[in-house]
Amino acid sequence: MAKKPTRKSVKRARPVRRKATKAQKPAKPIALYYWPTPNGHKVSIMLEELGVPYQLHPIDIGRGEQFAPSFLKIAPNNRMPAIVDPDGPGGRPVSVFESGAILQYLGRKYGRFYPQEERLRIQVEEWLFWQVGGLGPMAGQANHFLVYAKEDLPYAKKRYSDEVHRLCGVMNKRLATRKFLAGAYSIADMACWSWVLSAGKYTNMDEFPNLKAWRDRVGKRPAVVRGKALGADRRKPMTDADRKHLFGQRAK
Ligand SMILES: N[C@@H](CCC(=O)N[C@@H](CS)C(=O)NCC(=O)O)C(=O)O
Repeated sequence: MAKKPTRKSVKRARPVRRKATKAQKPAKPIALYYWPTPNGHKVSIMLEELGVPYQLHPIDIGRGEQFAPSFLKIAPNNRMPAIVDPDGPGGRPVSVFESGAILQYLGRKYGRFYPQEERLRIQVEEWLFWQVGGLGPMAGQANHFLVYAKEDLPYAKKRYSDEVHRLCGVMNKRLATRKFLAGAYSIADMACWSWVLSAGKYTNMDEFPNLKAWRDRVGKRPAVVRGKALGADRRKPMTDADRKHLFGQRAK
């Protein structure tokens, strides 16, 4: 008859050596093609929030690196951010361009910051698409005419800064009754945050107290601080050579 195990024998028992399963293998880093701008920050913040390994591949858009044929294979719109996940669907690599699509992909893959429950997911998507189709492009144009354009175009400056002002009002109303844009903190907040920060350079945020409080609440998150800081030291004032790469692009 087998001896009944005593406390001592159980304690001394060797740990069972299991074969490393796929889930236990160290994750291969996600390649992040990035430059420290509000669109780049959306993804650096998400990767920092997730705490997954990633490797930075700077795409210096002032030097025209977004036009490199190797980058265009990943991001045919010659815009960063983009990612390559070596462990994509089916265990095979996948590339994703467009910041909104990247946030959704990462949210689905890791099951975080992008709820599965349909009603909650709809809210996150509403605010995510609101950012990629509205706040981002409008604030981008406002920046262009207020900061970068060499010509002084008062009509363009007013048109885009008015629209950003209107959009800030929309967010401010939304945030009157909630802490985050769509229930819990989500990819929608990550998408908007750096653009709101940028809008604050020409928009009086005191007019939008709920938005201001949200901006500060999100901005205090350690992952947001790290995501915003990624590559910040690489950014330099725009030169005429940068302008040649960035402005006046037409189809080739
Ligand atoms: N809709 C794109 C926009 C990305 C975008 O505009 N990226 C800019 C920097 S913020 C860029 O790469 N610009 C390079 C260029 O203009 O050639 C996204 O959300 O990913």
